[in-house]
Amino acid sequence: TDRSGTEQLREHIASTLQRARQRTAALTDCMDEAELVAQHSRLMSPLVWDLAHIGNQEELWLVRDVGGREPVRADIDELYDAFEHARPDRPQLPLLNPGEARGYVGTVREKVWDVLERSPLRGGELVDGGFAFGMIAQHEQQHDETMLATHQLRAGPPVLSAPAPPAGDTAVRGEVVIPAGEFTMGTSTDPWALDNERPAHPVHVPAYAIDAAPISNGQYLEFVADGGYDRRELWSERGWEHRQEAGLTAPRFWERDSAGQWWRRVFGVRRPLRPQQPVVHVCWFEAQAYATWAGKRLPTEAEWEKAARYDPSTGRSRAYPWGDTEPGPAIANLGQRHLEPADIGAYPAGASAAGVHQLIGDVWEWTSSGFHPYPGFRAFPYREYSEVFFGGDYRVLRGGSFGTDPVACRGTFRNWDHPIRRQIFSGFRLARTLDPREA
Ligand code: AVJ
Ligand code: FE
Repeated sequence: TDRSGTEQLREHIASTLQRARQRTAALTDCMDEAELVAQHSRLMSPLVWDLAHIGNQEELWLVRDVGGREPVRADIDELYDAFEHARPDRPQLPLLNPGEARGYVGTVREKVWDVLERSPLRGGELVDGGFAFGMIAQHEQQHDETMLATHQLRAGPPVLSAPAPPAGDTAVRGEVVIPAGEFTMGTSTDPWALDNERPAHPVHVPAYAIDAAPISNGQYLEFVADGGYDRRELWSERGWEHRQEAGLTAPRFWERDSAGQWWRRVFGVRRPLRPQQPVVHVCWFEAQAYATWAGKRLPTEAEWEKAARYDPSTGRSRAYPWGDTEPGPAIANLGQRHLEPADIGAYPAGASAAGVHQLIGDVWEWTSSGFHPYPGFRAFPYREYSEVFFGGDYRVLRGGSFGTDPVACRGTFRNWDHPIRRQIFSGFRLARTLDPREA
């Protein structure tokens, strides 16, 4: 019946919000006061800012807007408005201390349980299908991934641990050919899809080949060993300028010892570089230089999404590469179950209809595309989520990483960042255009 459907949705929302909060707590309870207020990198906020910002967004949208309740702390809105204060300036603000921030997010969440209990979850665009609750769960998980990146930047002994991801399969390699044709990009029906994923619209994609798997450390190491970082001709003008200025010589967190052995620092632990693991912590300019070296290019956003979602047997686009069912542990490396990408070929059950592997999870994948609205885009519920970033100096990333929760990851989900950024869990795969005889 309708009623039990609504109750099921309410339970789904509650468990999704709870999962986010457990992760937020795990990322902050392992740190002492000094570490929570410290700035571990100028690229990031102090963790205590993310924590109270999570609560503040939840208060704005669920307590005040959906719930119509009195503000909990209207006086702190400005401190936690990401557009008012840039990340490097946040440590100097009169922020809530860790104890106050924990108390604040707890108070807000208590009110949200009451708002959720009373909401019909229909009868208005913001609450239909539980949208605002889903948006806030996604927001918390996005900040949890950002906090995870802060953990990776932090110096000192490890505070996080997790089991190793599953083993790979060396047979997964090479390219998959996708014939020319139209497919449906974006969605008009996924109830928790964010504004930039909407609406569904047809896109004609010329024939192309796309890598069956992300580029591995081993492949990337060949580029490094072949002088990739010193060959001006492999880099774009802006890319080379950045490579020079930032002194790039390898992906972030790679280290080479005096014997020539490569290591990777992973959440405070130094480990031998695994050649069969997807490369992570590269910027868009590095991905582009690698592509030039390899004689290929990054996929467009449409190419990435078609490889992930298009099912030639029905002509329809699915929610995920493997179909329309939610991701579980056997299908994709998501949700910080592991603290690194899984080896190439570790998730055969997660391959797309076309046979492309590991599109969801492991590493965010850089595309060649800038961040633009789809035809028919409408900002909802606020311009500052997506609209103000359209047309800026951003490149779109797809697919989510080992640090992305399933609620914030699907075939239509769009992430974006500046082309120089690499503290995010970013990797890539390559594509190339096929001429009609090859296709
Ligand atoms: C979509 C990941 C680029 O972290 O800047 C968080 C998500 N928006 N709070 C970001 C977001 C507002 C956003 N990204
Ligand atoms: Fe935010």
